[in-house]
Amino acid sequence: MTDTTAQRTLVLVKPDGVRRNLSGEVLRRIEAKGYTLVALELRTADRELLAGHYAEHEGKPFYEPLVEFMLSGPVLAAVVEGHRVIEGFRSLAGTTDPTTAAPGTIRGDLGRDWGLKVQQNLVHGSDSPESAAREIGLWFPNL
Ligand code: RTP
Ligand code: MG
Repeated sequence: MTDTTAQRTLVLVKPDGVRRNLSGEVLRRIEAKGYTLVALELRTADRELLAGHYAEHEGKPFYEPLVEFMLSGPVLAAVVEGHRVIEGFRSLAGTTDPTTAAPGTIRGDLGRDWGLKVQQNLVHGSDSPESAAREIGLWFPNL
């Protein structure tokens, strides 16, 4: 099968997912769904990158704990391609709170609340074409 348009999204396996050895499981689900991996990098973020990535959340109560969590270990960053991949990956990921995310989703099957200050919910996916373009530019400036 070939896509008629090549939408892209930025996916992150967050530090909790990498620590729990779930990177392969996340990539497996993306590939099994039929999406294509375009770029992949395991790296530890820095504050500047995260300030850009999470600019929309600055000032919210969970912002600082979120940044500290995202700095706590390596992240697997991926650019994923396919028709309607932005909404498709967010559907694979499930809703933000892993306790109530639907079974069958990444967060619903593999995540839970650990009673911490921030939702450690395994993955990130861009939420719009504008966010995707901005986030891909931040994480993969040479793409
Ligand atoms: P993401 O951006 O990571 O794909 O997740 P999302 O769209 O479902 O959630 P968003 O509202 O964009 O929030 C970004 C991330 O911040 C953490 N968060 N914690 N009340 C809380 O404890 C809280 N609210 C948000 C989560 O890690 C969320 O994914
Ligand atoms: Mg979001």
